[in-house]
Amino acid sequence: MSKQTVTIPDLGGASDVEVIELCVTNGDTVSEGQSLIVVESDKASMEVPSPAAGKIVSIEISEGNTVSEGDIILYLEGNSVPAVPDAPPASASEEEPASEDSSSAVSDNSPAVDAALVPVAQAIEKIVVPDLGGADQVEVIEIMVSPGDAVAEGDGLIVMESDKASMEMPSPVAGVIEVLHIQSGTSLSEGDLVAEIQVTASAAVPESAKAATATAAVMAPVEAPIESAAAPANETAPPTVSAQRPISPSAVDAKTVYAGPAVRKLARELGVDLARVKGSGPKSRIAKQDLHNYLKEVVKSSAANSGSAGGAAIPALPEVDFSQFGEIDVVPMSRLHKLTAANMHRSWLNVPHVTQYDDADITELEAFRKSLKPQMEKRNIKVSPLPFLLKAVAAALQENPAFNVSLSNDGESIIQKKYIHIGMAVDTPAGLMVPVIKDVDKKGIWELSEEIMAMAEKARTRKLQASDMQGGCFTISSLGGIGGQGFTPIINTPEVGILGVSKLTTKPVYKGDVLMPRKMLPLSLSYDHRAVNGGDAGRFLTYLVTLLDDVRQLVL
Ligand code: CAO
Repeated sequence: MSKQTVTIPDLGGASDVEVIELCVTNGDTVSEGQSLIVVESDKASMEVPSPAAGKIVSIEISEGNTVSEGDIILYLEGNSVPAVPDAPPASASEEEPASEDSSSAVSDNSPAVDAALVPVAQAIEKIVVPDLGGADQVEVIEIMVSPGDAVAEGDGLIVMESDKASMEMPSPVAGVIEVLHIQSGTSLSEGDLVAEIQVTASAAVPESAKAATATAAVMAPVEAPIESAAAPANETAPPTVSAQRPISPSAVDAKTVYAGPAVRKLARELGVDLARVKGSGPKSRIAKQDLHNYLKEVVKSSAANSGSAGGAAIPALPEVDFSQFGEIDVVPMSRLHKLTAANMHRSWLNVPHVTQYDDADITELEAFRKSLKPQMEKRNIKVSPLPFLLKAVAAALQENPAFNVSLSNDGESIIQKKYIHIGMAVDTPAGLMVPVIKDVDKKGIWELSEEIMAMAEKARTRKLQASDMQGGCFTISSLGGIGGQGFTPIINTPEVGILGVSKLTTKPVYKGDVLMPRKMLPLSLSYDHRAVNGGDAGRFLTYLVTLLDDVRQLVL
């Protein structure tokens, strides 16, 4: 057995970064590459992976500590623990070939643009995406500048978000934005052209840009699956803490909000709509304290409302000391759990839910499914009732387009979707995830079954990409394999409908005058009563039940 000291690797120039999460505890057995801690600078959140497999003997840091390169994280004991690999280079560009565009502002290989030699208003600097630490096709979630804007060196240009982290890309030069080559929602990889800046000052690549590049390059960024999991089509729409009243009458458009990744993350965790928060920093940049101040205001105003408005606000739950009743353990909630809780709460508070119930007679469907058994074995594909439900829901969405919508945030319009992507709730040891099966209407039962198996596996092994969890129109939550006679599913906003599926049971059912045993599948359809009226819901569920009663109709 060898004992190894695991230290903070090269942070790409950053130091004194905060430990925001310990992913392991003393005595845990970890595999190589497993996350040990999450640290967060003002530029990015990053995971520090274990350099080797082994057992954790002693953790030397706590959440809230600030750490720098070389600080001891923990001691690891393993049978054949390999040496800690050298920290990756501070900037991947030192090792990698220069990007095609040699004027890249963030590549160390680019010829340095000498400010003294570049006449003002003649030097156009092409700004490209730096090394993203292995990530690619990362989505632009915010554009912080517009053509014509003057920017200083280090000013944020865009915020990108992968399924692992959000990262702000600073301007490597001071100047005026000439052209923006991206839009919100564009997916970017290292070397992609972001903007052209007319340089007004020294155009040499600043240390800050190199540091940002290196920060992204050195470590695996932090995971953030649940934002997508619980709100797959709402990645860019900030959550709202309260639909009751905007605190700031001059609330700005969410796209123009100026805030760093750490603040955005906190806002998501707290369920705060950043567009409602007044920033106290330069250019009204929102700081963490601004968020706290905003929440204090909300709480105060809710308390005031509850006094005057006859209990409109939600009364706080009393704090209970459970230890007075017996032995307890206080177990910290995982981030996934916390974010799921916030998303559920947000949906429950913001959306007027109505749930309608019915049973589908799937006796024939089950007989047909069982008849597929030899083919299932031959193809090595398991076919549960779920792919039939997906197909039937897709057909019901086509028949009742009122369910295939989202409401615009300003409450002024309805977004009618013409594609059919359906989310599927997956129960994983880490918590609830909702991968999305795309274009369900265009796929057959075998293809859907394969995709269900693949997505469920990816969810359970935490391999889902952000794109796997985006774009859902409707969600199916199938608890049938687990049990229960019925439940009220909570809508996965901004979708407006969700189907709960409970356990199939054989019941005595009259078919005409004849009582016979039938396999009945309990369904519960929750819908957003702002978007869907009861008639639409009744038609949707009745049509769905009809299709499931006789799945041959799905091929008509
Ligand atoms: N009634 C009775 N049995 C059912 C059933 C139903 N409605 N639906 C599935 N089953 C059976 C399957 O046929 C399978 O039986 P066999 O093992 O004999 O083949 C068994 O239950 C297990 O099915 P499964 O769960 O592996 O497959 P699935 O396609 O039905 O579901 C998935 C896949 C990923 C949706 C499911 O595994 C899952 O995670 N469900 C939980 C969803 C959830 O947590 N929802 C709550 C969200 S809100 O908190």
